[in-house]
Amino acid sequence: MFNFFKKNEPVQNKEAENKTAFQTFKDAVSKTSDALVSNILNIVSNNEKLDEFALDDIETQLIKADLGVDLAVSIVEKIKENDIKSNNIKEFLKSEFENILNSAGSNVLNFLPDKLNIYFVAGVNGAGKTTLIGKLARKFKIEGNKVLLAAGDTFRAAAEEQLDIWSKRADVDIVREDKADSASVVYRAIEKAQNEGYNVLIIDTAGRLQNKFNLIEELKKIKNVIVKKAPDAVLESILVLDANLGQNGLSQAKVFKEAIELTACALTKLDGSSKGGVIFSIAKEYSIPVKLVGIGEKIEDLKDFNKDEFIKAIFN
Ligand SMILES: Nc1nc2c(ncn2[C@@H]2O[C@H](COP(=O)(O)OP(=O)(O)OP(=O)(O)O)[C@@H](O)[C@H]2O)c(=O)[nH]1
Ligand SMILES: [Mg+2]
Repeated sequence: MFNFFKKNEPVQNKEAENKTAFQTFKDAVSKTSDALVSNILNIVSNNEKLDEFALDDIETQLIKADLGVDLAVSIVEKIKENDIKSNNIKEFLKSEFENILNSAGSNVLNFLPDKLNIYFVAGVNGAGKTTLIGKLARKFKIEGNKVLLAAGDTFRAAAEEQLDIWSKRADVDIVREDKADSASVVYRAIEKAQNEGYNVLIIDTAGRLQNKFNLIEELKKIKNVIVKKAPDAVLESILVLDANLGQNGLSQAKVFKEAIELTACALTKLDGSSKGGVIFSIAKEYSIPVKLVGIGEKIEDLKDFNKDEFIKAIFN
Protein backbone atom coordinates (compact mmCIF):
# COMPACT_ATOMS: atom_id res chain seq x y z
CA MET A 1 0.00 0.00 0.00
CA PHE A 2 2.85 2.29 0.90
CA ASN A 3 4.47 1.59 -2.40
CA PHE A 4 1.26 2.37 -4.18
CA PHE A 5 1.20 5.85 -2.70
CA LYS A 6 4.89 6.34 -3.27
CA LYS A 7 4.56 5.42 -6.92
CA ASN A 8 1.87 7.99 -7.43
CA GLU A 9 3.50 10.81 -5.60
CA PRO A 10 5.61 12.13 -8.48
CA VAL A 11 2.61 12.06 -10.81
CA GLN A 12 0.54 14.03 -8.33
CA ASN A 13 3.38 16.50 -7.88
CA LYS A 14 3.71 16.87 -11.64
CA GLU A 15 -0.01 17.50 -11.95
CA ALA A 16 0.12 20.10 -9.19
CA GLU A 17 3.12 21.72 -10.86
CA ASN A 18 1.33 21.87 -14.22
CA LYS A 19 -1.71 23.34 -12.54
CA THR A 20 0.29 26.14 -10.96
CA ALA A 21 2.11 26.81 -14.23
CA PHE A 22 -1.24 27.03 -16.01
CA GLN A 23 -2.68 29.26 -13.29
CA THR A 24 0.33 31.59 -13.55
CA PHE A 25 -0.18 31.79 -17.30
CA LYS A 26 -3.93 32.29 -16.89
CA ASP A 27 -3.27 35.15 -14.45
CA ALA A 28 -0.81 36.70 -16.91
CA VAL A 29 -3.38 36.74 -19.71
CA SER A 30 -6.38 37.68 -17.56
CA LYS A 31 -6.65 41.22 -18.95
CA THR A 32 -6.45 39.90 -22.51
CA SER A 33 -9.12 37.38 -21.57
CA ASP A 34 -11.38 40.16 -20.20
CA ALA A 35 -10.95 42.24 -23.34
CA LEU A 36 -11.37 39.44 -25.85
CA VAL A 37 -13.82 37.09 -24.20
CA SER A 38 -15.56 38.37 -21.04
CA ASN A 39 -16.49 41.75 -22.52
CA ILE A 40 -17.92 40.12 -25.65
CA LEU A 41 -19.90 37.59 -23.61
CA ASN A 42 -21.27 40.47 -21.51
CA ILE A 43 -22.52 42.17 -24.66
CA VAL A 44 -24.09 38.90 -25.77
CA SER A 45 -25.77 38.19 -22.43
CA ASN A 46 -27.33 41.67 -22.46
CA ASN A 47 -28.59 41.18 -26.03
CA GLU A 48 -30.10 37.77 -26.42
CA LYS A 49 -31.13 38.66 -29.95
CA LEU A 50 -27.96 39.64 -31.76
CA ASP A 51 -29.28 42.69 -33.63
CA GLU A 52 -27.22 45.21 -35.62
CA PHE A 53 -26.44 47.24 -32.49
CA ALA A 54 -25.17 44.25 -30.57
CA LEU A 55 -23.06 43.14 -33.54
CA ASP A 56 -21.61 46.64 -33.82
CA ASP A 57 -20.73 46.51 -30.15
CA ILE A 58 -19.03 43.15 -30.62
CA GLU A 59 -17.03 44.52 -33.55
CA THR A 60 -15.97 47.56 -31.53
CA GLN A 61 -14.94 45.38 -28.61
CA LEU A 62 -12.89 43.07 -30.86
CA ILE A 63 -11.10 46.10 -32.29
CA LYS A 64 -10.51 47.46 -28.77
CA ALA A 65 -9.05 44.07 -27.85
CA ASP A 66 -6.34 44.65 -30.49
CA LEU A 67 -7.56 42.11 -32.98
CA GLY A 68 -7.26 44.68 -35.76
CA VAL A 69 -10.08 46.18 -37.84
CA ASP A 70 -9.99 43.68 -40.73
CA LEU A 71 -10.09 40.65 -38.49
CA ALA A 72 -12.81 42.12 -36.26
CA VAL A 73 -14.97 42.95 -39.28
CA SER A 74 -14.50 39.51 -40.82
CA ILE A 75 -15.43 37.75 -37.57
CA VAL A 76 -18.64 39.77 -37.22
CA GLU A 77 -19.46 39.10 -40.90
CA LYS A 78 -19.16 35.38 -40.21
CA ILE A 79 -21.47 35.66 -37.19
CA LYS A 80 -24.05 37.28 -39.49
CA GLU A 81 -23.58 34.91 -42.43
CA ASN A 82 -23.80 31.80 -40.30
CA ASP A 83 -26.61 33.24 -38.22
CA ILE A 84 -24.79 32.37 -34.99
CA LYS A 85 -27.12 32.59 -32.01
CA SER A 86 -26.12 34.27 -28.78
CA ASN A 87 -25.78 31.00 -26.86
CA ASN A 88 -23.31 29.72 -29.46
CA ILE A 89 -21.06 32.78 -29.61
CA LYS A 90 -18.53 31.46 -27.13
CA GLU A 91 -17.98 28.22 -29.05
CA PHE A 92 -17.94 30.10 -32.36
CA LEU A 93 -15.26 32.55 -31.18
CA LYS A 94 -13.21 29.74 -29.74
CA SER A 95 -13.13 27.80 -32.98
CA GLU A 96 -12.48 30.99 -35.02
CA PHE A 97 -9.51 31.84 -32.80
CA GLU A 98 -8.20 28.29 -33.02
CA ASN A 99 -8.43 28.34 -36.83
CA ILE A 100 -6.57 31.65 -37.00
CA LEU A 101 -3.72 30.37 -34.84
CA ASN A 102 -3.53 27.11 -36.81
CA SER A 103 -3.28 29.03 -40.09
CA ALA A 104 0.11 30.52 -39.14
CA GLY A 105 1.85 27.14 -38.78
CA SER A 106 3.62 25.36 -35.97
CA ASN A 107 4.28 27.21 -32.73
CA VAL A 108 7.14 24.94 -31.76
CA LEU A 109 10.56 26.56 -31.82
CA ASN A 110 12.77 24.84 -34.42
CA PHE A 111 15.49 22.85 -32.72
CA LEU A 112 17.60 19.82 -33.65
CA PRO A 113 19.87 18.73 -30.79
CA ASP A 114 22.68 17.44 -33.00
CA LYS A 115 22.95 20.55 -35.14
CA LEU A 116 23.91 24.14 -34.56
CA ASN A 117 20.67 26.02 -33.80
CA ILE A 118 20.85 29.76 -34.36
CA TYR A 119 18.29 32.11 -32.86
CA PHE A 120 18.59 35.52 -34.49
CA VAL A 121 16.67 37.96 -32.31
CA ALA A 122 15.44 41.31 -33.65
CA GLY A 123 12.99 44.03 -32.64
CA VAL A 124 12.75 47.72 -31.80
CA ASN A 125 14.39 49.19 -28.72
CA GLY A 126 12.85 48.20 -25.44
CA ALA A 127 10.83 45.34 -26.91
CA GLY A 128 12.52 42.88 -24.55
CA LYS A 129 15.12 41.21 -26.80
CA THR A 130 18.00 40.98 -24.34
CA THR A 131 15.74 39.79 -21.53
CA LEU A 132 14.23 37.15 -23.81
CA ILE A 133 17.71 35.97 -24.78
CA GLY A 134 18.69 35.57 -21.12
CA LYS A 135 15.56 33.53 -20.45
CA LEU A 136 15.97 31.42 -23.59
CA ALA A 137 19.63 30.76 -22.80
CA ARG A 138 18.69 29.46 -19.36
CA LYS A 139 15.98 27.23 -20.80
CA PHE A 140 18.38 25.66 -23.32
CA LYS A 141 21.11 25.35 -20.72
CA ILE A 142 18.82 23.56 -18.24
CA GLU A 143 17.80 21.20 -21.03
CA GLY A 144 21.44 20.18 -21.35
CA ASN A 145 22.62 22.14 -24.39
CA LYS A 146 25.89 23.96 -24.98
CA VAL A 147 24.83 27.56 -25.32
CA LEU A 148 26.65 30.61 -26.67
CA LEU A 149 25.42 34.21 -26.84
CA ALA A 150 26.57 36.80 -29.39
CA ALA A 151 26.50 40.44 -28.29
CA GLY A 152 25.40 41.83 -31.65
CA ASP A 153 24.05 45.08 -30.21
CA THR A 154 27.26 47.07 -30.51
CA PHE A 155 25.45 50.40 -30.81
CA ARG A 156 24.05 51.09 -27.36
CA ALA A 157 26.80 51.69 -24.81
CA ALA A 158 25.54 49.38 -22.06
CA ALA A 159 24.06 46.67 -24.29
CA GLU A 160 26.98 44.24 -24.20
CA GLU A 161 27.30 44.61 -20.46
CA GLN A 162 23.59 43.86 -20.06
CA LEU A 163 23.90 40.68 -22.15
CA ASP A 164 27.00 39.72 -20.18
CA ILE A 165 24.99 39.88 -16.96
CA TRP A 166 22.31 37.64 -18.47
CA SER A 167 24.98 35.18 -19.67
CA LYS A 168 26.24 34.87 -16.10
CA ARG A 169 22.73 34.41 -14.71
CA ALA A 170 22.03 31.69 -17.28
CA ASP A 171 25.53 30.26 -16.85
CA VAL A 172 26.34 30.28 -20.57
CA ASP A 173 29.21 31.65 -22.66
CA ILE A 174 29.27 34.91 -24.60
CA VAL A 175 31.17 36.48 -27.49
CA ARG A 176 31.48 40.24 -27.19
CA GLU A 177 33.79 42.69 -28.85
CA ASP A 178 33.33 46.23 -27.67
CA LYS A 179 33.07 48.79 -30.44
CA ALA A 180 33.23 46.16 -33.17
CA ASP A 181 30.92 45.89 -36.14
CA SER A 182 27.94 43.70 -35.20
CA ALA A 183 28.22 41.44 -38.26
CA SER A 184 31.82 40.67 -37.36
CA VAL A 185 30.84 39.79 -33.77
CA VAL A 186 28.28 37.39 -35.22
CA TYR A 187 30.88 35.95 -37.60
CA ARG A 188 33.23 35.27 -34.71
CA ALA A 189 30.47 33.77 -32.61
CA ILE A 190 29.47 31.34 -35.37
CA GLU A 191 33.11 30.36 -35.82
CA LYS A 192 33.48 29.71 -32.09
CA ALA A 193 30.22 27.74 -32.00
CA GLN A 194 31.34 25.57 -34.92
CA ASN A 195 34.87 24.99 -33.64
CA GLU A 196 33.92 24.30 -30.05
CA GLY A 197 30.79 22.21 -30.51
CA TYR A 198 28.08 24.56 -29.26
CA ASN A 199 24.61 23.51 -30.42
CA VAL A 200 22.76 26.73 -29.50
CA LEU A 201 23.78 30.23 -30.53
CA ILE A 202 21.55 33.17 -29.65
CA ILE A 203 22.25 36.51 -31.30
CA ASP A 204 21.30 39.82 -29.70
CA THR A 205 20.88 42.83 -31.99
CA ALA A 206 20.40 46.57 -31.66
CA GLY A 207 16.91 48.01 -31.34
CA ARG A 208 17.94 51.45 -32.40
CA LEU A 209 20.64 52.80 -34.71
CA GLN A 210 21.09 56.26 -36.17
CA ASN A 211 17.91 55.61 -38.14
CA LYS A 212 15.59 52.82 -39.19
CA PHE A 213 17.36 52.35 -42.53
CA ASN A 214 20.69 51.65 -40.80
CA LEU A 215 19.03 49.26 -38.41
CA ILE A 216 17.46 47.23 -41.20
CA GLU A 217 20.68 47.26 -43.23
CA GLU A 218 22.61 45.99 -40.22
CA LEU A 219 20.12 43.18 -39.68
CA LYS A 220 20.36 42.19 -43.36
CA LYS A 221 24.13 42.12 -43.07
CA ILE A 222 23.97 39.85 -40.01
CA LYS A 223 21.49 37.58 -41.77
CA ASN A 224 23.89 37.28 -44.73
CA VAL A 225 26.73 36.34 -42.43
CA ILE A 226 24.59 33.61 -40.82
CA VAL A 227 23.43 32.18 -44.14
CA LYS A 228 26.94 32.18 -45.64
CA LYS A 229 28.89 31.04 -42.61
CA ALA A 230 26.40 28.48 -41.26
CA PRO A 231 24.30 27.25 -44.19
CA ASP A 232 23.51 23.95 -42.47
CA ALA A 233 22.42 25.44 -39.18
CA VAL A 234 18.81 25.46 -38.00
CA LEU A 235 17.85 29.13 -38.13
CA GLU A 236 15.00 30.91 -36.40
CA SER A 237 14.71 34.63 -37.09
CA ILE A 238 12.63 35.88 -34.20
CA LEU A 239 10.83 39.20 -34.00
CA VAL A 240 10.37 40.38 -30.43
CA LEU A 241 7.21 42.42 -29.96
CA ASP A 242 6.03 44.19 -26.81
CA ALA A 243 2.45 43.00 -26.22
CA ASN A 244 1.57 46.37 -24.69
CA LEU A 245 1.95 48.01 -28.09
CA GLY A 246 -0.85 45.88 -29.52
CA GLN A 247 -1.74 46.89 -33.05
CA ASN A 248 0.81 49.72 -32.95
CA GLY A 249 3.59 47.17 -32.87
CA LEU A 250 2.43 45.45 -36.01
CA SER A 251 3.84 47.88 -38.56
CA GLN A 252 7.23 46.77 -37.23
CA ALA A 253 6.45 43.20 -38.19
CA LYS A 254 6.12 44.19 -41.85
CA VAL A 255 9.47 46.00 -41.98
CA PHE A 256 11.35 43.22 -40.20
CA LYS A 257 9.64 40.49 -42.19
CA GLU A 258 10.73 42.06 -45.45
CA ALA A 259 14.29 42.52 -44.26
CA ILE A 260 15.11 39.21 -42.62
CA GLU A 261 12.32 36.73 -43.37
CA LEU A 262 10.99 36.18 -39.89
CA THR A 263 10.17 32.62 -38.89
CA ALA A 264 8.80 33.30 -35.42
CA CYS A 265 7.52 35.95 -33.08
CA ALA A 266 8.15 36.29 -29.36
CA LEU A 267 5.51 38.34 -27.59
CA THR A 268 6.92 39.89 -24.44
CA LYS A 269 5.28 41.61 -21.46
CA LEU A 270 2.09 39.61 -21.88
CA ASP A 271 1.79 39.78 -18.09
CA GLY A 272 -0.72 42.45 -17.31
CA SER A 273 -1.27 43.41 -20.95
CA SER A 274 -4.82 43.61 -22.25
CA LYS A 275 -3.57 43.56 -25.82
CA GLY A 276 -2.67 39.90 -26.25
CA GLY A 277 -5.32 39.74 -28.99
CA VAL A 278 -2.58 41.01 -31.26
CA ILE A 279 -1.39 37.36 -31.45
CA PHE A 280 -4.29 36.73 -33.84
CA SER A 281 -3.35 39.65 -36.08
CA ILE A 282 0.25 38.49 -36.26
CA ALA A 283 -0.95 35.04 -37.30
CA LYS A 284 -3.61 36.21 -39.75
CA GLU A 285 -1.97 39.20 -41.42
CA TYR A 286 1.68 38.20 -41.33
CA SER A 287 1.50 34.40 -41.07
CA ILE A 288 4.13 34.50 -38.35
CA PRO A 289 3.57 31.99 -35.55
CA VAL A 290 4.10 33.21 -32.00
CA LYS A 291 6.50 30.68 -30.50
CA LEU A 292 7.53 32.28 -27.21
CA VAL A 293 5.83 34.52 -24.67
CA GLY A 294 7.36 36.61 -21.92
CA ILE A 295 5.26 36.80 -18.76
CA GLY A 296 7.53 38.75 -16.43
CA GLU A 297 10.98 40.20 -15.91
CA LYS A 298 12.57 37.23 -14.16
CA ILE A 299 14.75 34.62 -15.85
CA GLU A 300 12.10 31.91 -15.49
CA ASP A 301 9.28 34.07 -16.91
CA LEU A 302 9.38 32.62 -20.40
CA LYS A 303 6.92 30.18 -21.91
CA ASP A 304 6.76 28.18 -25.07
CA PHE A 305 3.60 29.42 -26.68
CA ASN A 306 0.98 26.69 -26.78
CA LYS A 307 -2.15 27.47 -28.80
CA ASP A 308 -4.46 25.15 -26.88
CA GLU A 309 -3.25 26.43 -23.55
CA PHE A 310 -3.69 30.06 -24.65
CA ILE A 311 -7.23 29.41 -25.89
CA LYS A 312 -8.05 27.52 -22.69
CA ALA A 313 -6.58 30.31 -20.53
CA ILE A 314 -8.59 33.08 -22.17
CA PHE A 315 -11.88 31.14 -22.42
CA ASN A 316 -12.14 29.44 -19.03
N1 LIG B 1 6.77 42.75 -17.32
C1 LIG B 1 7.65 42.32 -18.21
N2 LIG B 1 8.73 43.08 -18.50
C2 LIG B 1 9.60 42.63 -19.43
C3 LIG B 1 9.42 41.41 -20.11
N3 LIG B 1 10.44 41.25 -20.99
C4 LIG B 1 11.23 42.34 -20.84
N4 LIG B 1 10.75 43.18 -19.91
C5 LIG B 1 11.30 44.49 -19.48
O1 LIG B 1 11.37 45.35 -20.60
C6 LIG B 1 12.47 46.25 -20.50
C7 LIG B 1 13.29 46.24 -21.79
O2 LIG B 1 13.87 44.96 -21.94
P1 LIG B 1 15.20 44.68 -22.79
O3 LIG B 1 15.38 43.21 -22.78
O4 LIG B 1 16.31 45.51 -22.31
O5 LIG B 1 14.74 45.18 -24.22
P2 LIG B 1 15.61 45.27 -25.56
O6 LIG B 1 14.69 44.93 -26.68
O7 LIG B 1 16.83 44.43 -25.45
O8 LIG B 1 15.98 46.81 -25.62
P3 LIG B 1 17.19 47.53 -26.43
O9 LIG B 1 18.44 46.77 -26.12
O10 LIG B 1 17.19 48.94 -25.94
O11 LIG B 1 16.84 47.46 -27.88
C8 LIG B 1 13.26 45.78 -19.29
O12 LIG B 1 12.95 46.62 -18.22
C9 LIG B 1 12.74 44.37 -19.02
O13 LIG B 1 12.82 44.00 -17.68
C10 LIG B 1 8.23 40.61 -19.80
O14 LIG B 1 7.95 39.55 -20.34
N5 LIG B 1 7.40 41.14 -18.84
MG1 LIG C 1 18.84 44.85 -25.72
